[in-house]
Amino acid sequence: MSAHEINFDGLVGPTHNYAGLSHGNVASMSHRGLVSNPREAALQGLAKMRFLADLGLPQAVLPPHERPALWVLRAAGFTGNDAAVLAATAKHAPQLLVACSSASNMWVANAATFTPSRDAADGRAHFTPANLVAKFHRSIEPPQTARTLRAIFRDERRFVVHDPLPAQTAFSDEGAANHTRLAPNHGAPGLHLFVHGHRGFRGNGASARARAVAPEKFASRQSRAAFEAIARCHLVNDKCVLHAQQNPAAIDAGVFHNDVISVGHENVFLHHEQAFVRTPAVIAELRRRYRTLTGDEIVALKVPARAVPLRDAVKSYLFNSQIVTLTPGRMALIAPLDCRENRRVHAFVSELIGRSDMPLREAHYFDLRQSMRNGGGPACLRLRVVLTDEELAAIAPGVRFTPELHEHLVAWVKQHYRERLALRDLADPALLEESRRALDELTQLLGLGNLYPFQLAGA
Ligand code: SUG
Repeated sequence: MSAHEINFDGLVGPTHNYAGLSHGNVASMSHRGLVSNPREAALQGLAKMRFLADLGLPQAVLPPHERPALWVLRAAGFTGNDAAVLAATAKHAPQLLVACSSASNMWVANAATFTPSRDAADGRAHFTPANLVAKFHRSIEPPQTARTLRAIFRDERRFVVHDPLPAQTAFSDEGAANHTRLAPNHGAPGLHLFVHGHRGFRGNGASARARAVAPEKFASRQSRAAFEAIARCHLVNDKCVLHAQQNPAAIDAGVFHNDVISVGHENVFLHHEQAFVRTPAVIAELRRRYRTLTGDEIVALKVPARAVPLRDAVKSYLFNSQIVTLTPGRMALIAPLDCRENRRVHAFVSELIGRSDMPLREAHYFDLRQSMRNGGGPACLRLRVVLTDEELAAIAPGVRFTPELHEHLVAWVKQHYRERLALRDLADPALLEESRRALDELTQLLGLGNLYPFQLAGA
């Protein structure tokens, strides 16, 4: 069966800011209070999409969410018209306003977990929006994520968009950022590597060793119970599932998602030697399962700590690169500019792509600094969706990225987005109005109909 991997990139929303909301995410913590540039952030993301689309790779966009989330402020007891709600929240609960204004929904690797129809027993493609309960500002994303996915993947004969898992830490779920599907090609059956930081329920993956290890400084954001539930809901065969535990020392070093420490694509798995609890055993099991499932070998590329210490991995976001296939067997690394600026990481990448026996043959570096300062690299900004030709033809066509859409979106960003946003600006009612105007136009541009709370309120 032939299938394509389509990168759905999150479009950065007009309220992109630096609020230091993600404890455990080193970049977010260290850039708190900086003045952001939402226009530049959105244009940087669009430039990456354009580059990949120009390589001939299927690309699509996911629209940003409505922010500030006025409905959350109202649920917290603030009343009056929108301006009054904003003013009262800014005065009495400024942190709530900041959390409800985050553009964090741009990092769509956390939007959902996806299973291609090839791997699901009912032959449909499955999505589960992530509940993101680990961080308040992200826990308000799932309802909009579900609405957006349902608007794009409407055809229920081909697609299922499940409800998010119950919003509790036992089911703490951060989506595709902790999930890697490995397969000889996109149309072949895949092996699903699900990576968790905590078990969720006693007895999930219980071994004396697993019980003994937990991060000390920062909290784990993904539970094993969540991924077990998702694999069940998506009707994935047990033989195609492998669970692994994140190394707690890596979490404490700032590896809040697995996509900060490993990245896989087709038959390639690039990983840091300190990524998992007992990494050699995880890789051995991955090899074994992959061989059994596909009859083929995986190319597991281990990055030793002496070449790239954890600190450099987190700072440069090497593992948050995207790997894409240019022609069969020839792949490229889509990396943040920060990797080129890190001596060790750059040396490692240069050596890697110079090896003629390895599929990774090119590296392209992107300036995504606006997003990177919040801990979001190239891979955080995309959700990978593997679809057959028929499935691709069944999605809402307006979200497919074309040179024309790119031009429209650039003009749209330039018309609506500010170039400076400080935390105090989040209380400005004009920002709310500007954002709504922008999103209203965007839903028309993408042909998605009414999607947002402000559009649905009177419906
Ligand atoms: O959830 N940052 C995001 C970054 C998500 C990155 N995604 C992946 N690794 N897949 C997070 O920590 C920071 C927002 C702020 O501080 O204003 C933030 O939410």
